[in-house]
Amino acid sequence: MEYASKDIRNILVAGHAGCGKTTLIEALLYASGATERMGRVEDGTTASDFDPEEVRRKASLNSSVVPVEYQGIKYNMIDAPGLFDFETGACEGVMAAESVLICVSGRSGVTVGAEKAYRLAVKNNRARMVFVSKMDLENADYFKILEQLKIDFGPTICPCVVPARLDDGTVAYINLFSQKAFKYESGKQIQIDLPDIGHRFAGLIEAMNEAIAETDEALMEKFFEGEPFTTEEIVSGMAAGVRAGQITPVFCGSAVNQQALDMLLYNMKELLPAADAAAMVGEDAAGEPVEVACDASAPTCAYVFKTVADPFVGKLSFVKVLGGKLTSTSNVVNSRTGQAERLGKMLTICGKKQTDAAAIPAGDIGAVAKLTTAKTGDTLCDPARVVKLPAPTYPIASYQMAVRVAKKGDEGKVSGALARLIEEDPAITFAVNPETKQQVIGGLGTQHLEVAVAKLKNKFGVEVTLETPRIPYRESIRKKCKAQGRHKKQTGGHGQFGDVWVEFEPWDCEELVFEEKVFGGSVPKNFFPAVEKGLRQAAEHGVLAGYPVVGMKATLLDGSYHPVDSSEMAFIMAAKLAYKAAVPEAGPVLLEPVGALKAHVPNENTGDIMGETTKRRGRVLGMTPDEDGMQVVEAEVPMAEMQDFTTFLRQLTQGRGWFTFDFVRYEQLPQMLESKVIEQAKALGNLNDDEG
Ligand SMILES: Nc1nc2c(ncn2[C@@H]2O[C@H](COP(=O)(O)OP(=O)(O)OP(=O)(O)O)[C@@H](O)[C@H]2O)c(=O)[nH]1
Ligand SMILES: [Mg+2]
Repeated sequence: MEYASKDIRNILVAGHAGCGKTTLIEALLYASGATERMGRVEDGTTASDFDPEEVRRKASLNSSVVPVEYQGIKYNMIDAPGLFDFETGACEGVMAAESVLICVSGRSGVTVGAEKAYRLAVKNNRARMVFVSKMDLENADYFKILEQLKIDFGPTICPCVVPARLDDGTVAYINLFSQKAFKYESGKQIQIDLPDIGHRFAGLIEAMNEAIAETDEALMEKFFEGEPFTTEEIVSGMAAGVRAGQITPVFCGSAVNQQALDMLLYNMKELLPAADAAAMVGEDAAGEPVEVACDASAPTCAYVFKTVADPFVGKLSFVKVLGGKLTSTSNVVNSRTGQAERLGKMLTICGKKQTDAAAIPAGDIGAVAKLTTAKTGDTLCDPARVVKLPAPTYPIASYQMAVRVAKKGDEGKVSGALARLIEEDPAITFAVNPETKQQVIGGLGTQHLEVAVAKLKNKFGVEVTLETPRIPYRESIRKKCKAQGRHKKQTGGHGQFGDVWVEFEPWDCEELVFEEKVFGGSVPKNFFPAVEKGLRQAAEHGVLAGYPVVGMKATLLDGSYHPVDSSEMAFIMAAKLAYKAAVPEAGPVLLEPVGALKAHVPNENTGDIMGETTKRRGRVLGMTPDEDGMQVVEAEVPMAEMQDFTTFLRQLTQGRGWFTFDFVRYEQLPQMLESKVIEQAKALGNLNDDEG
C-alpha cells in the first residue's frame, strides 16, 4: 500500500547494545498485526536480526528497515546496532530518519550508547523521543533513569508515560497526558484506577505542563494563570515542542510482555514529525546550498542511505525518496557522477523480506536492485533539478590488521570481495602497504573486523585470517665513514673490473642523496650512474634488519677503472661492496615510524590517557577542548605501540572516546628494542634478499 508522506514516520531506533531495540521493533510489528508470533533475538527469529552473523551473535550488526503499518500510519523503523563497532548503521540510518527513538534499558539505565544516540540526533537536527524498555523486569527503575536523563540531556527531557507497580506486583502505566492508568494482559490494554504514586504525580504533571507552556505564548499565559491544559492542548503543545527539538518526551513499556506499546505507537504518530515535514539541505548543481523538501509533486529526488552487497542477487540500494516518486522508469542522474542511473526493480523491505513495489513515494523508504554506480550517500535526481545531499559521516577506522589468505592464489579475490564489503560498510578501509606489501584492513574494533572476515567467507567464499600488521621500520647511520669497493673478476675472456671509494654520512633527507667528487677521471663519468644505481639498490636493505636506509648521503670520492674490463655491471657491484664495507662502521641505527595521536576523551579520562601515552613511549604535546565537549589529548607515539590502542581507549572511556593517528616522521628506535626488531626481521627473511 502506498502512503502519503504525512502518514509516514521514518524513525531510527538507536541506543546502547542490548537495550532492547530489536525486540521493541519486533513487538511493534506484532502489535500491528503483521506477524502471528513475536520473534526472539535469542532464537534468531526477529525481523531485523536476520543476517547469519546477527543470529549467531544474538545482536544487531547492520541497520535494517522494518515498516510497521498501524492505524493508517507507516512507521519505518530503522533498527541500528548498539555495539560501538557497528556504529555505521546508526550513522547511515539517521540520514533517512526524521526522528530518533532513543531506547534505554530500564535495568541498565542511561549508558554511553544512549548518549551517543542522543548526540547523533542533535547533531543531525532530528526530533528525539526516549523509550525506557524492559519495565517488566523487577529491578527496572524508571524514575532513576528519568533523573539521569535530565542530568545528561538537560531540561528538554519530559516524562509522558510512567510506570507504577501495583500491590500484586503487576506494572501499571500512567499516561500523563490523559492522567489515566492502564495495565496490560497479553498486550490488551485495561484501564484501572489511577494508582497512588504520592507527591511524585503532581511533580510530573507540573514538569510536563511547564515544558508545554514553553512552546507557545498562549499556553504560557494559561500556565501562569494556573488554568489546566486540555488533553488536546497538551498533545499539540508537546508535538510542537518535539518537532522543534525543544522537548524530548519519555515513554516506557515492555516489549517482551507487550505493555504500553499502544501508547508509544500513538504518540510516535502524534508527536514525531511526519516524513513531509523533514527537509534535507544539500547543494544544487552550482554548489549553492539548497533545501530539498519532502514533496510528492516536486521533481524526483532519492537519497541512497544504505547499500547491501549480495553475492547472488547483486547490489541492493536502500533509498529514502524526498521528491516525486521513484519507479523503475524514473529518469534520474547520480549527482555525484553526473551519469544517468538505470533503475532496476523497486522493492519494499521488511527485514530480509523483499516485496516488489510499483513505486517508492515521497517520504517513504524502499530499495532499488542492481544500480551500477550508486553508492551510499549518493543522490539520484531528476536531470532538471540536480542536487547533492550530504553523505553520512562515519567513525574513523582506527583499528588495523593485516589480511592473510588461507588458500594460495586467493590474494586477488580478497581485494575484489573487500571492495564489495566496503560498499556495504564504508567504515571499513583497505589498502596495500607498499613497504610491507601487506594487505591491511581497518575497522572500528576487533569485532568489526571479525565480522568482516566472517562475511568474506560466508558471502564471498574467501577465507582469510588476520594478523598484526608489520611495522615499516627504516634504517639510517649516525657517523661518517668511507670505504673502498673493489670488484674484480677474471674468468677467462674479458674480466670485470670496478673500483670505488665512497663516503657515507648522515644527511637530512628521505631517499639516498648521491654526489660525486672525482678528480682527474679516476672513475670515468659514464660510470657515475652505475655507481649511483648500485648504491641505491644497496640502500634498499639496511645492514641491521634489511629495512630501507634513509637520511644518508653517499659521495663517490675516488676509484679506478680498466679500459676493457670495466662495465656498468662491474661498477654497480663495486658500489655495493663499498656500501657493505662502510655502513656497518657508520653507526647504523633502526628508525621507527612515529605518528601524531589526537585522542578525544571525556575530561575525567585525560590523566589516564597521558599516563598511557607515556607508557607507550609517547610524548604528550598538549590538550585542547573539542566541539563535543571532550578533551583532545595530543601526543606523538611510536606506531609500534598503537596496535591495541583502539581497545584500550574503548575500555577506558566506555566507548565515548575516539582518536586519529597519522604518521609524522621516523625516529631512532631505542637501542634496547633493536634486537627484538632484528630477530623479527630475520624470521621474516628480510635480510636474505639484498642482492637485487
Ligand atoms: N525482560 C525483557 N527483556 C527484554 C525486553 N526487550 C528486550 N529484552 C531482552 O534484552 C536482550 C537484548 O535485546 P535486543 O532486542 O537484542 O537489544 P538490542 O538493543 O537490539 O541490542 P543490539 O542489537 O545488540 O544493540 C534480549 O535478551 C531481549 O530478550 C523487554 O521488554 N523485557
Ligand atoms: Mg538489535
